[in-house]
Amino acid sequence: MQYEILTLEINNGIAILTINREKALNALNRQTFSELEHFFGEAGHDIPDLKGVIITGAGEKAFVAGADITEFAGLSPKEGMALSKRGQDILYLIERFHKPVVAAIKGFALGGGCELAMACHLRIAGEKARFGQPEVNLGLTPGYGGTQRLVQYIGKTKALELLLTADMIGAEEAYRLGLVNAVVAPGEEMAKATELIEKIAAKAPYAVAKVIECVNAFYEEGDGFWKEVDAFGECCATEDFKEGAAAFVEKRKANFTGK
Ligand code: DAK
Repeated sequence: MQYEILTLEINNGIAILTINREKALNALNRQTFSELEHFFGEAGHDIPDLKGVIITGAGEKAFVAGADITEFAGLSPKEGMALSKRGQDILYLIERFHKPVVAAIKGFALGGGCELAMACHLRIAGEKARFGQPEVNLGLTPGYGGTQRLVQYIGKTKALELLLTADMIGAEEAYRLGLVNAVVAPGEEMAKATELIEKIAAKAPYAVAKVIECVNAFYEEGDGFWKEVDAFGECCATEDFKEGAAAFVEKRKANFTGK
């Protein structure tokens, strides 16, 4: 698939996906969703020696200022439900991706943009980042998981406040609440996201993928303990487990191969 909105750059094993609709503050239109679906459902799985993915927005002003408001005027209830389900399914592809996905956030992450960031495994915010779920201003609820993931990340009290008032919060507040993993000086977002992915890339790849699965199982299935038992057993069968344990005993750095 030829991408029209996303640009994909692979830099030392890290895929950098940039949403390029700067004039519309990178608002998520249908085409952007289709391209994200293609990358996280297909193309991203075929990249050799992939360490992880960074999602960012073009320009300094916005990560993503929401779903594209011009596209959802006049939707029927049935069409609205279908669009919501499709968006949720695509964000699940990101959340379930086998390699770490990090959002590098400059500027606005609103509505669907905040939801996209929350579907990533980790979030790095520049000091000028702003977060919010302003859907009630438009007569809508969030449609791409915002009412669920925001509660998971920051708790019901603050999540309800943000969802009901449509207030925006800055990067420091987002960090204090647990919505983002780190706040960095403007311009440092990509470097910090890269540093995190490089750190994870030095760990055993199979175990990393299984951790993502186990954590997701709690939220998706309500109980991930059984999944953890399976994952632990599966890791015991890997070469990397033998290597990790041997490296510890021999007081050396482990050399994981992903087998
Ligand atoms: N969609 C489309 N265009 C957008 C946009 C958006 N979400 N946000 C900004 N733009 C466009 C503006 O229209 C403007 O275009 P031109 O007028 O230049 O052609 C350009 O980006 C620059 O924006 P501003 O001129 O407004 O820039 P300011 O610095 O003055 O303000 C702002 C920045 C971020 C505060 C402001 O642009 C703003 O309030 N934007 C909208 C934020 C927002 O409400 N986002 C939507 C959140 S709700 C659904 C599922 C999910 C959703 C909806 C439906 N279904 C399943 C049906 C999700 C909804 C949302 O994401």
